[in-house]
Amino acid sequence: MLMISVALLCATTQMAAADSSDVIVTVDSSSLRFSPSEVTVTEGQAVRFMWSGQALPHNAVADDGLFDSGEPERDVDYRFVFEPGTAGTHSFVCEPHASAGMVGTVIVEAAPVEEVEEEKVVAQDTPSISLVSSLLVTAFAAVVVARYNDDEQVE
Ligand SMILES: [Cu+2]
Repeated sequence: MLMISVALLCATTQMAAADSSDVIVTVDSSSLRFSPSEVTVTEGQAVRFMWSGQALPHNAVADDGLFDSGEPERDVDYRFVFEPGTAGTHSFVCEPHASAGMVGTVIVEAAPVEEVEEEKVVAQDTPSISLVSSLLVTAFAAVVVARYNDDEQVE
């Protein structure tokens, strides 16, 4: 039971440390391929290009110049956030091995548009003000009429 609790605690801690929505791309060193070679993310999400201890140095460079992990390295941990506005298909290559077919694609889907609730136009003040003023006018008129009537009775 204690072992299970410790394992759960470790899992929770790990999840808190890394952004769980990151999409990881690694290198399949046996075939000089990105793994997976095609990933799909939503705007705002990040792709992490991660490999370590590779026999050959690799990088990940977008054909459209959007991202670039830098010089080919045997150890890479490059994280790129696809900000809003980057929606589309971005192909990338490992420069030293592009001709060998070490290419990939990141498909970025547009973030869902958040429904902005339109604020109700504050037009209700106008009728209530006019209602109040017409009530006041009525009350005033009633007072005047009452006084007039009183005066008449006195005379
Ligand atoms: Cu490579």
